[in-house]
Amino acid sequence: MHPPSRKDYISISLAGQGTYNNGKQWRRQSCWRKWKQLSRLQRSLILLFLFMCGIASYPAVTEHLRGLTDGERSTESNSVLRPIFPQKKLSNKRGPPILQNRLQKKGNGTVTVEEKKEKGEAEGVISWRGAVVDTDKDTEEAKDGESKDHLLANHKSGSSNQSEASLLEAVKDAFRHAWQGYKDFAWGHDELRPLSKSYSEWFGLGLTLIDALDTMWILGLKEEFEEARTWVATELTFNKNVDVNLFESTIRILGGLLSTYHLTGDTMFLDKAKDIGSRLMPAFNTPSKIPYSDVNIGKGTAHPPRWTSDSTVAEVTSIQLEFRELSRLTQDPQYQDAVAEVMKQVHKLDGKLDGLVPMFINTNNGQFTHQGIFTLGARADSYYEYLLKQWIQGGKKEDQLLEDYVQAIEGVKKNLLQKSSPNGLTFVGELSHGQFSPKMDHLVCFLPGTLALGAHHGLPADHMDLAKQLMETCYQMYIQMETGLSPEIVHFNMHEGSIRDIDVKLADRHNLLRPETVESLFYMYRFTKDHKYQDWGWNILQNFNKYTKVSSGGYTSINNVRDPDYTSPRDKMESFFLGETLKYLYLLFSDDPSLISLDEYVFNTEAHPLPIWPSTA
Ligand code: DMJ
Repeated sequence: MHPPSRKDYISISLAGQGTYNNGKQWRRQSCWRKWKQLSRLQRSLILLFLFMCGIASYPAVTEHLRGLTDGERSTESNSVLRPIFPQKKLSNKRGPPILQNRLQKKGNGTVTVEEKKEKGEAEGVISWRGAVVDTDKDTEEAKDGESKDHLLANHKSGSSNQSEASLLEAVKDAFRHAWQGYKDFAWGHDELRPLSKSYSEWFGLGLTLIDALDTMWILGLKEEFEEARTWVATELTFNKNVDVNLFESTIRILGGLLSTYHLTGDTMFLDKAKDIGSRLMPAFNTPSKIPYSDVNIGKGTAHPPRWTSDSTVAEVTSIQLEFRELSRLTQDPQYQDAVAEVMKQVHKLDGKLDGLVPMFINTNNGQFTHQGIFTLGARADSYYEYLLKQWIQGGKKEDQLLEDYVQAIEGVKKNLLQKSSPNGLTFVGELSHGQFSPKMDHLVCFLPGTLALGAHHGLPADHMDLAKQLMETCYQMYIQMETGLSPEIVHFNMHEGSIRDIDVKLADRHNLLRPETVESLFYMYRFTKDHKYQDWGWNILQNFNKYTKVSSGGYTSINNVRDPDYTSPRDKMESFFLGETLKYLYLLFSDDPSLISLDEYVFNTEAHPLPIWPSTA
């Protein structure tokens, strides 16, 4: 018998035999028979073809589809223009295998500057609506990329003064660059728009300048500080018919002025603080004494947002450090009384879950609204931070604040803490009417630092253990992205067999130059002296320089941390980049624990240090 002749083509015949009941089985057998009849070459070609299809479609397509099916159509301009397979680089460069390698190789997920050089990551340009923005390739790459790499290596092994000085200088360089942009294009206005070389107004009160005052003082930038001081003394007026947000103006303006007064002893700043503080007080004239969100500081009127009579829980419970301090300095109890009343009411309210609070509170009846939703992210975050920090500010005497804080941390552990798959990253998710969501805002990354601060002030040691785990997670939120910068929100995978721990939806890919992770790195380094935290901060600073620095001055928020070639800048430098992010980076690189000692100062939620009250007992 002759063997059947080999075919060099593939024929596919449609199944037409078999009953309905055994159809599946028949099709399987038929396929298998056809497969066996193919030559080895034919089988190899088919397998190769299938393999290539798999590589090309994963993970970009699945992610793209998931974003759409979740109903999350991005408003980002780049999402419209982005090529179909924007993630090719990710799957090759920063996918789960690399995470595993890093965890195994370094034991801590650190990417050293040397590693980045080996990987040959290109110093990018930022393109924005057709414009090409030089990200200071020549200056920064040469300075930071080469000499700082070398210094960091020294620093890690020896922590020499020389390398510490260089790291500090790198932050000063970044600050000077940001400040130059603000000075040239936005002087006296709220925020720099670095690409359009203009500015945007929020309150029309020189927000960036005020937020940056104490940073300049701490960084020792005397010339810059003096220019800014002159503007505050001669130009800043609060007698303006303008609506301001109570929380934002308290933490940035009142907090910034009080802190600068303490650091400098210059009473001009205290006078300005008193002025804005008293102009904010009408916000508390509500039926419930829970303040409205907005105040007109010129007219002395206050109101909630147009669409609701609710205020945000984090906002009404994160103004206490500043108003309490204002009362102490002025000997006028009205400020402290107003914010203490809010805490007293929130303490007693129904609707909490194991110390966790909902996100909204009604200014008419003083009750929580939108109950059943719990997060450590936006709208609730700094409630927890200020429980601990008020307790510290007041000399650790106000037991109710401490009890609420400790109970809330237990509530986090019980209800919101989970581990991701495959690498077991500890994260804080959200709860909605009993349903857990593995969503975590970058804002939550304040928590490792706050937990560490609590442990430093005598709270249980397991708070520090949790801080370390969450710190690792927050850093992974940076290094697993193609730009090495964290997105605004991540989702963790929890099901067994996941191939990567972190997913990012299309609408969540932006980075606003936020401080929370470097804030926590600062606390972790202060308390542990583990240099890996400095390394992590250094990597983050490098990536801010690489992807957000605008050559004509300033840094910009970006829309897309997942595509180094198309970051899609937003043309905005938030005031907290100077007020917080760069300040915490500077303090992280300093080995001097007396530079804003954490036994003498407590930082408000905008990174403005306020004194811990001296004990009168
Ligand atoms: C800052 O204004 C404060 O840190 C606030 O508590 C949260 N949001 C920004 C920074 O991300």
